[in-house]
Amino acid sequence: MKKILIANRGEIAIRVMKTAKKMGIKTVAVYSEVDRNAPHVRFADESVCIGEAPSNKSYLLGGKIIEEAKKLNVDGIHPGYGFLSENASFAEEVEKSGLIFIGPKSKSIQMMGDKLAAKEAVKNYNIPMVPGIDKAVTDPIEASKIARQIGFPILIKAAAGGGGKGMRIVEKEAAIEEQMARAISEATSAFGNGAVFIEKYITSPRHIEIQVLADSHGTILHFFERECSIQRRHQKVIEEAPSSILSPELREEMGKAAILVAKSCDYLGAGTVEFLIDKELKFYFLEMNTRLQVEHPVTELISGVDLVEQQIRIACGEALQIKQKDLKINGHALELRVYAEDPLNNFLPSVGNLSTYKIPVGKGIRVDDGFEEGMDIPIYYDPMLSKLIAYGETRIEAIQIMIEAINDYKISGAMTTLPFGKFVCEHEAFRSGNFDTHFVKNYYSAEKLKHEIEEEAKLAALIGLNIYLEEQKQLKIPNTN
Ligand code: MV4
Repeated sequence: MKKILIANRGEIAIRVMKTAKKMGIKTVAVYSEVDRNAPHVRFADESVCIGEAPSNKSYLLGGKIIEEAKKLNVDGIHPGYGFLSENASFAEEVEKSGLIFIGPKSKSIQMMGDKLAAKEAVKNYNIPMVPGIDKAVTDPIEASKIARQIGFPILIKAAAGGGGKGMRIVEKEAAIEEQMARAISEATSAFGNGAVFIEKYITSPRHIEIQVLADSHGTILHFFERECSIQRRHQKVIEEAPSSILSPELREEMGKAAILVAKSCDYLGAGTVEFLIDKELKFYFLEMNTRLQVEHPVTELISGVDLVEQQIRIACGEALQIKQKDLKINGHALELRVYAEDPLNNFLPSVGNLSTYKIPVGKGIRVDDGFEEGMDIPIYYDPMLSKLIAYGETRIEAIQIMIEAINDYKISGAMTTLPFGKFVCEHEAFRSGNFDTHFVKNYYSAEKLKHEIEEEAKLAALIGLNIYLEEQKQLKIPNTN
């Protein structure tokens, strides 16, 4: 592989290019008209405009991207996350045009993208699954019967869904008919596929995912877990590795299950297997994400493995050189997603010009971003400004480094989720490790954050006053030395 095109923008495009450069591979950026001067464009060796600002007129134009890749003699295409990354026909088209898709085979993407097909695939591998039905349900009477068997509350999910989209919790039988109808209509308009199925609703789970890598020679490895329970409306906020609730035994068991899930769909490259863990520490397979994930850096920091490098090597047909028994967890890593959203105002997008943008630096701090001072935040794309990643020997050290890094991160021109991240890091439930997927709903409010910010300002004022008074005192006492 001599040249790769990154079919993405922002931090992940830069992240992929960094590894490509390290490997001596030339990089091609694609960009929309508003991104003409974006950092990912300037970071690349070559770049090409692929259309107008809205992503359906640029970053989602698979055909156009492939065409430009061929003109520029590209060998492979890395899709990043989002956009075309889990588009099975794009992966197929890339391969058909004689280029390498740096990701899994189209067939695996398709299989895991359909949650019912995924259940079907893993069925023969003895993977624990949430009690439920593994086929589409349309008849509310049949749904009621199933619900009674598995017990309320139940969760109606869209087969084409994922990431929490189109899910409906049903507490009692009387509500089934209405909720089914809503779920089906939502799924139809959102995914063009109205198939829904039913699972027992696990009320207060932890959301844990396992990173895997599979090569084309039959080796599949797992790279431990990421704890992703701290989320807001299915948007992850803080991820960490390792999780404080996994024993070495449970970790090994889940790692083996994840490897089997990858095997069940003939997986290739980097993938993530999502699980829920209930209060009794029982785990259940949820779904597989067939891409490099936003939160991959925490795994890189605790395992010492560059996941993008492995993706590229695997795509070239190389065999994995790492052995499962040589993989060890080293230290602890946290990632905060820094969004241009106002945590004091219902997380409303807060776009503007980044008049100040200074990232924290220091031991144990990594910032993956695609912005710089003076830039306008485009309204067309995801409002994630950066990923602030902290690494320490222990969890509490990583949390402390994260808090200090948040304090040193200077952004003006847009409201961000930095203060919200600090709120989480300072919260007793988070620090103790005693939390679930309802953390934000249970503990966070704008009022609490406002209070915390005010208290901190008072404290800072008091400290300032104290320093001033000490200085005054010293000026009055003559120095006798
Ligand atoms: C569940 C669940 C509880 N029970 N399935 C969310 C993302 C998608 N991958 C699947 N998700 C869930 N599936 C069963 N049977 C809980 C989640 C879930 C969740 C649900 C509601 C609100 C927030 C959540 C956060 C993480 C996971």
